[in-house]
Order: sequence, then structure tokens, then C-alpha cells
Amino acid sequence: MQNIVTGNPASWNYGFFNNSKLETGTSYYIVSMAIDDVGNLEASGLGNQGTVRSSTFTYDINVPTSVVQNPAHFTYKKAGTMSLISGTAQDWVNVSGAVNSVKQIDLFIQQATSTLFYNGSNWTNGVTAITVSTQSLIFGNTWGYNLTESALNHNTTYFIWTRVMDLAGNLQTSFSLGVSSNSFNYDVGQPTSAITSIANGNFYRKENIPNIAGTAIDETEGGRVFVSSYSIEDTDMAVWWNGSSFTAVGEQFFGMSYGGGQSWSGVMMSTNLVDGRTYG
Ligand SMILES: [Ca+2]
Ligand SMILES: [Ca+2]
Repeated sequence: MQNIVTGNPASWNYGFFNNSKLETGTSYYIVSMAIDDVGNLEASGLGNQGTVRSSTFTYDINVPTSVVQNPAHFTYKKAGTMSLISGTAQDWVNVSGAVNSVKQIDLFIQQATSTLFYNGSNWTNGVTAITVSTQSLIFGNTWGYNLTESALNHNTTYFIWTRVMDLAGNLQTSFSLGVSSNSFNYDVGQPTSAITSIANGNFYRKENIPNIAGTAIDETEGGRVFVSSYSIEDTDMAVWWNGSSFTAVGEQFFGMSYGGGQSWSGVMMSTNLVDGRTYG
């Protein structure tokens, strides 16, 4: 025993424990025993001061980690897909007991071009976190935060990351781009496309009918269009191209090939066109 301060009650502390003796992730049981001046030992059971004389603690110097899953890194998110920002959080203590040892998740949502952070109801200047509850979060399970999409602006890029703290108070120290720190663009604007190879109302011969080609853009950028497609109708017979013949009774779309920039193209079904018919 060390550092006893006499009195009634006497206070004491024991300086044996330090980082080189304790193993992280291990639980320890500690109990005190008092001996009086004539050698009487404290009896078993609770202490006679009405206080607990034993306790169990866990030594933990491993830092916790977290992952942002939605939104994924470098993605475009449309309306209705941001309702649950989610990810995982874990700490490598008590794994065997399937107990989540993460105490707190700080969620940061920042406008990419400013220092504005969302605090759950407003955008504020300076680093601000939203606290996500980890109550009853089972180890490895997904956490979630309902983001009100009206807080986001169209065609705006945001950074989103999490920092978690474990039960011992260790803060997450490493943040990996695309894992625990993601960037996304909120996009509620529709893309546009145009057919450029075929002029409206034109007549074509078998020899000079061009392939189907056009342009597509989204928010002024060609590269933001994910897929461009076309349909073609025999307007005299009111039937659509089904991929092999003009027999579909409803409109069908077929994917075009991306040619870089704003360009998309598809092969014209020249041999299936009938002389004198109009197509659109
Ligand atoms: Ca830990
Ligand atoms: Ca768009």
C-alpha cells in the first residue's frame, strides 16, 4: 500500500497500476482490504463504510473506428436517397461478448466549398458535429441518422465523416477517404438529351441514313450522364422497335454507347426500315 493519509476514514491510493502492467482489452477485478492497528482483518463482504469495496474495470487503449456507408464516396445522390445516413462503428473491446463498445458517434456534414456544418437543424459556421445515439447498437451493426433532405441544395457537394469515441474515452484517430470520410453530390436536377444525327422531318435514302447519335448533359457536364438511351417508333404503324423488329406495342428504350464528352451513339437498324414509312 502506498500514499496512506491517516484519519477516519483514512484515504489511500496505490500506484502500482500503470500502462506497462495492464493489457488493453482485459477486465480486472479490484478489491480492498483494511487492517487495523492491532492486526484485525476486514471481514469478507461489503465494506463497513457502506460503500462498495470491490469493482471491475476494463483497460482499453485501442482506438475505435467507424465507416460511412451511405452516402458512398464520390456518388451522386438523388432526392429520396438521403433519408438514412448510415455506417458502422466498432471498438475492439468486449468483442467476444458481442457488446458494442462505442459510446458516441460524432457525425460531421460539411458543405464542400465552405466551412458550414449541419448541426441537425441549421448550417453553422465552424466544425460542428451531430451526435448519433449508440444506445443498443450491437457490435458491428449499422448506425443511422435521418437527414432532412430539404437541408441540402441541388448540385452541391458535401463532405461527410464520423468520429467515434469508445467507452474508455478514446477518440478515433484515423480517417480514411472513401471509408470513414466520404464526398457526395446532391442532385435533384434532371439530365437532358438530344438527337443530333437525324434532322426532324428529313427524308433519307438507304445509302445515307445516319446512325443514331446525340448528346446528353447533366448540370452542364457530359460525364455526369450515367446512361443515355433511345426509342424509335414506326409512326405509320404505331409500333416500336423491340431490339430486333418493329413489333412492340409499347415504347422500349435501348442503351447507347458513350463516346466521350457529351456524345452518345447507337446503330441504326437500316435493314428493318420499310420504304415510305415515317419513324420518330
Ligand atoms: Ca477501445
Ligand atoms: Ca442531375
